[in-house]
Amino acid sequence: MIDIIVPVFNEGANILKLFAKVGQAIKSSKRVTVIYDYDEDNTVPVAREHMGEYGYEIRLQRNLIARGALNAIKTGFQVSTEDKVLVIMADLSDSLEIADKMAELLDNGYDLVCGSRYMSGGKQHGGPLLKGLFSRCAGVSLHILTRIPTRDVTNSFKMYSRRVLERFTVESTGGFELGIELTVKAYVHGMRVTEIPSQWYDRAEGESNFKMWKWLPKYLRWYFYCIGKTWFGRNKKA
Ligand SMILES: Nc1nc2c(ncn2[C@@H]2O[C@H](COP(=O)(O)OP(=O)(O)O)[C@@H](O)[C@H]2O)c(=O)[nH]1
Ligand SMILES: [Mg+2]
Repeated sequence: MIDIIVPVFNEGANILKLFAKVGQAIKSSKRVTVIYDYDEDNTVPVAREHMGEYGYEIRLQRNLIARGALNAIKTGFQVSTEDKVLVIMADLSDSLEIADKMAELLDNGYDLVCGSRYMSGGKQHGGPLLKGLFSRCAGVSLHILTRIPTRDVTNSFKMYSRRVLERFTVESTGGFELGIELTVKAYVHGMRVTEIPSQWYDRAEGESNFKMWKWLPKYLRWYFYCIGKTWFGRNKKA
């Protein structure tokens, strides 16, 4: 079974489309946990009313830590119990049809599988130009500089094995940089990381909550951590 974690911030216009898409695109058995920050979030009533209609288990979970997407994802990890944990966005941005293949790769011994927009077959559709450019440059250059086996380390759409979640304590403090943190830590500790092509679409409904200038330094911390560990400290434990 795949534990699917969805952080939400006022996704009332998207959440039912997401539930339907999960049902259609992912054949593996699955459970979806929607993590919201506060009871007034407009996702909550819509999800609660319809969550019994999709033929797989859907749970609503309040963020247990503090507001924000990162704490929502951390909460999702805390309440997950399965060996495979997939993080997806509620705004229909991710190629959910590759989730079964991600699960198969974990079954075959990989520890972490990254959805990758920047490898052959992957693509990014829309979104702010500068954000896309930074993310692509960071992903491709880190791959070249450190041989990390993904060109898209900043993508949040990843499937984690429980081995990864149990081994590392998340140190990230904001935004979505938890995905890059866990990926680089898994890699520098010799765990098996891989990528498969994935398409990413900018949202049609609702508003992006991405704070590029605030979060950029947080991403860069893990970018340079990876370079430091692979160039100068491969044998030292983080
Ligand atoms: N719980 C929670 N989820 C959030 C927050 N901000 C964004 N999200 C969710 O994280 C996902 C991606 O957010 P989005 O704003 O679209 O980021 P972008 O795709 O990078 O522009 C969506 O599912 C949002 O609902 C937040 O402050 N709290
Ligand atoms: Mg989005």
